[in-house]
Amino acid sequence: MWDLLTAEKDRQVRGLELIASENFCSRSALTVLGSCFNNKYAEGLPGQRYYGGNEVIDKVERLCQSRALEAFDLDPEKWGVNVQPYSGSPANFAAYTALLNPHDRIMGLDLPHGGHLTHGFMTDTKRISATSIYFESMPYRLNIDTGLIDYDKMHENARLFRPRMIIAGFSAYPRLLDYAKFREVCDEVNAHLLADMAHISGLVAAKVIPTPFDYADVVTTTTHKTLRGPRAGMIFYRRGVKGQNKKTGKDIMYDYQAKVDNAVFPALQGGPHEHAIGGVAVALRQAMLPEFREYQDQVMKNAKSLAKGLLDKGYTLISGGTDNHLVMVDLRPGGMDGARAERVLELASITVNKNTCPGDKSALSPGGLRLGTPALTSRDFGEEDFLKVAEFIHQGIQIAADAKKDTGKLKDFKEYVMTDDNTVKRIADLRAKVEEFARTFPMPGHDDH
Ligand code: DSN
Repeated sequence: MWDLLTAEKDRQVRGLELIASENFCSRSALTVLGSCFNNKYAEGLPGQRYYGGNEVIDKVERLCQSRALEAFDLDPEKWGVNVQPYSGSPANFAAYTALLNPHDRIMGLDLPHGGHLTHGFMTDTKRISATSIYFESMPYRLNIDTGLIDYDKMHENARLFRPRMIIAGFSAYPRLLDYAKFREVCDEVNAHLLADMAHISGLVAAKVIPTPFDYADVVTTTTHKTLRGPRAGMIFYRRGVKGQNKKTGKDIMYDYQAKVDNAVFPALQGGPHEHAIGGVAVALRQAMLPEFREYQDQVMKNAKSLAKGLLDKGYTLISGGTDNHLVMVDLRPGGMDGARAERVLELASITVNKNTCPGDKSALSPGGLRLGTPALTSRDFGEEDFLKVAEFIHQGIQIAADAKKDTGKLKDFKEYVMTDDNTVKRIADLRAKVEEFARTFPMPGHDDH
């Protein structure tokens, strides 16, 4: 296992990490993650545990809760947070379990249009995500011409479908969300508004993009993407006074807190991962420092630079550019596809993921790539460096395009790029340049693993 750990560390150091949902966690957060906090069972909440010995763990979890509220500028009278979800998918399922009855209706951005599996994904023949098995799901989508969310269509469909919840969130959408519009629709059809800010929580904490907290009822997130912590999840919920009863004038209170807490435990999870919760608390402290804001500013500048580098080379971007940390490249106009490009780039130590573009028929053979800047920005990459990254990506895609001309199916292509002498040499030359470049940048975390 030590050899594997060393090999993975080396892969991360010598490669260009462009998976939009990944990041490099700090040494201090990783130290807490790999600590004795791992050893403790702590079912329940601070002060109300099922097992003894939690006097320190209670402080760990309370510190994480208070930092979570502080990092997003939330008033504890108006917002609460559960920091126990193991990650983003469990957080979403717990939030639905809390707020919905089985078979209630939900609307989320369709997966092939940039949404997430847990936003209710299903196909014509199969309910893929449990969120479409236990709840009835109808997606909203992008306008294929603009690459932007078709809010009018969502509004129209919500009037017909009458969802109990609308999810404002994404895994692959390069623009900002119009939370006010989501709120308007939710108010009209009497739906909860859940914002899944997993991809953008670091940008939100740094205040470089608008916050969902002004409009949402419940906000879920992971902690390891732009937020740069250990892998975990959180659910924020409104609490306190919701409004007044029109007849009696009495306060109506939000009832999310007990529902969310009970959904996480005991309904869905067992003992919380307090080592992860401790690590998240460290990352949240970092997220309140001025350096974090500078970092997130640079993440966005770098995404714009990467987009410009690709546009200058003639690539097509979904929506034409980016307002956040990611860039969606539509390779179809150049006759390329995501799977082939991803494979050649991977062989050249550039890590990206293939992604569907609006209008794609098959999710298995998608037409595009998703590229994100958070991870490399954590290695001090600047805008000029991202122009160079765009150049490397271009060189890889050219190799893939030539190999595609000489081959048929994806399987043949994959064999060809490993065996054709000229292609193997071209990829090796590119990889050498990429790795020489990448190794010059620092890497957060432990030095040796
Ligand atoms: N896998 C994450 C992403 O890439 O967006 C979401 O689960």
